Amino acid sequence: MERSVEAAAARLRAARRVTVLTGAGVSAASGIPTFRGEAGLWRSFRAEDLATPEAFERDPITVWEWYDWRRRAIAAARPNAAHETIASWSRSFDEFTLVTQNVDGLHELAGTAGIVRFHGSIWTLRCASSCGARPEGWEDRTAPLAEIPPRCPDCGGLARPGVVWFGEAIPVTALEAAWRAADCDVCVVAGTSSLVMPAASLADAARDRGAWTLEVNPEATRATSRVDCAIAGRAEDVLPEIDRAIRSGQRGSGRSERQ
Ligand code: BJW
Ligand code: ZN
Repeated sequence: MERSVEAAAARLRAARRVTVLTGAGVSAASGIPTFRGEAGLWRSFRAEDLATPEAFERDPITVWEWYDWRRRAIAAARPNAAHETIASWSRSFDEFTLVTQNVDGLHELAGTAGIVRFHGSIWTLRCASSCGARPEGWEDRTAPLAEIPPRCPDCGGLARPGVVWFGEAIPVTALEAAWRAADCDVCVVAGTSSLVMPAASLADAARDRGAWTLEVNPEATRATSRVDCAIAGRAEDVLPEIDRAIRSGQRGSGRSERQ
């Protein structure tokens, strides 16, 4: 069996249609905390306690304080080598789709083409009571926010973050685009715990349709035993390493493959 970085580079070199799914781990090196694990706790709340319509209904101020804290961290962050590599891949394959669960906008900042934002954007606000004046919401990049909770400029009611919370549907256009992108030659899943559905099923769908699947994550996840190749490492190290191997055709560094 080929070593993993080499195997990934060989598959990508031969690929015409490439789909990448990213999660919070891809932004970890930019200083943005992931959701799960110790780093994911904010004032002892878990994401599951705050990222729900029920939490917002019960306590919009606490939910907005969490988002304000994250918006401030994200505003100060820059794309890292993982974002940059994915951005360069987005310009070099015949067909490329990035499906990101991240709401931070760092893939956009890195210049990635073909982004499907699965869970929305932390920089978009929407009217919480859907007054209908701006159904798509509006952009607000102020960090810290001028007031908590922010208000809808049209009806004066509560504004909410333009993101997808637990129990809410993924935007139809994003879902359709992601499922179309599951028809690919190579599907790379990087920096996600692969716990949150339906994003977590994208690699399974791609594999079912004949794609070669790769996971990049320092920890084992639910996806690890299901992909064709799992590379144990950080996205900001491994993705550039694969990229160098694609470009040079040289041998990779011989990272261990989990399966
Ligand atoms: C590194 C690294 C480095 C660290 N390099 N890696 C089927 C079965 C069971 C449950 C469900 C199901 N279908 C739906 C559900 C319910 C629910 C769900 O999945 N629950 C599970 C927890 C069980 N899903 C939903 O509710 C979804 N909606 C839905 O399906 O609706 C159906 C519907 C249809 C029609 C009408 C109505 C409804 C919506 C899910 C929304 C998730 N939202 C959040 C918040 C977004 C806004 C915000 O950011 O605040 O999305 S929750 C949070 O989790 C966020 C993330 O995008 C998402 C995934 O997290 P991610 O990115 O994987 O991060 P972590 O922290 O979990 O993992 C980081 C990883 O990085 C780790 O593995 C590290 O090891 C790794 N790492 N450093 C590489 N340097
Ligand atoms: Zn309104």
